[in-house]
Amino acid sequence: MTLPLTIRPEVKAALEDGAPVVALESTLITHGLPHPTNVETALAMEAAVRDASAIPATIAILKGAITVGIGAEDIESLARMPAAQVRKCSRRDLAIATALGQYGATTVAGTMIVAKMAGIKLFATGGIGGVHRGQPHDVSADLTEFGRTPVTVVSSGAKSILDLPLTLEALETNGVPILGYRTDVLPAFYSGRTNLPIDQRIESAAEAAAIIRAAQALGAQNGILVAVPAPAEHELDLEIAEAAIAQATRDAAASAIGGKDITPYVLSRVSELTKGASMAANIALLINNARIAGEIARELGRL
Ligand code: PSU
Ligand code: MN
Repeated sequence: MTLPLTIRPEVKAALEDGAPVVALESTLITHGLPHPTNVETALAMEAAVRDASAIPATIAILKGAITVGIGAEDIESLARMPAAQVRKCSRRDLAIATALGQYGATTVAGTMIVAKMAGIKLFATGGIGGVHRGQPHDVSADLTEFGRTPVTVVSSGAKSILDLPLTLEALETNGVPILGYRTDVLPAFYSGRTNLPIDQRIESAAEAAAIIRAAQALGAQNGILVAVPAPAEHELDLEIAEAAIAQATRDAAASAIGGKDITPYVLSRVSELTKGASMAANIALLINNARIAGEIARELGRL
């Protein structure tokens, strides 16, 4: 059976040649950032991957077709669609969106699944999902996906709107190594660093690639998280971020926001409360993570 994937010719050729490819997710376009910032950021992430001499492949579902490497026009049209018209696709959603011909944006979990199907080893995003604050049973499917899908994700840790200590526990349970890119502690998404330890500090893309290669050699079925602190010049003061996150979390509870809607709601509320500073940090870290993922993909190609 051939895989039900549409792969852009440039990406297909790169995969066949063993050239470096970095997948990019689409939920941050449709549910994570407002228009037109979402389009600009998605295109800037693709450019950052290319700057590192790798090929970007933004993944989304277009009228039921799981597409690996959507074009700039598709990015633009998804970015303009009301979020309610695009299915936020985690593991449970992929079959529904494809069977019913829907538009879908892939989350970290959804992107890992499609990347693996396409043979792409790593992808970049901002912050993975995790355990929600005050709702320890609301655990993102991203975390279980890391336990079962061997794809490396370059992010600034988990989004700091989450309960980070509980998120680390869930990653540990799922057997997921966390590599700190030039950091000994978990990044706090928008704001530099937490005081939470990670598994191993690494200094270079080459070290990340060596660990990914070793995991492959061991037949590991789990994902790997490469955690990169937000660029210092754009990071948000930790206290300012924490105050806004606490307020936004209370507002979400007061408005009875739940399920898939919590993350998008809290991200946009924090952006309002910080007068855009959190969004500026989010954009900067997304682009930086894309570049580092490109460098790791290139090193992986050398091994
Ligand atoms: N990184 C960002 N912004 C985002 C996301 C990541 O900078 O919006 C998305 C990812 O797609 C991630 C999702 O999988 O948020 C988590 O959603 P949830 O908590 O509902 O699992
Ligand atoms: Mn959730």
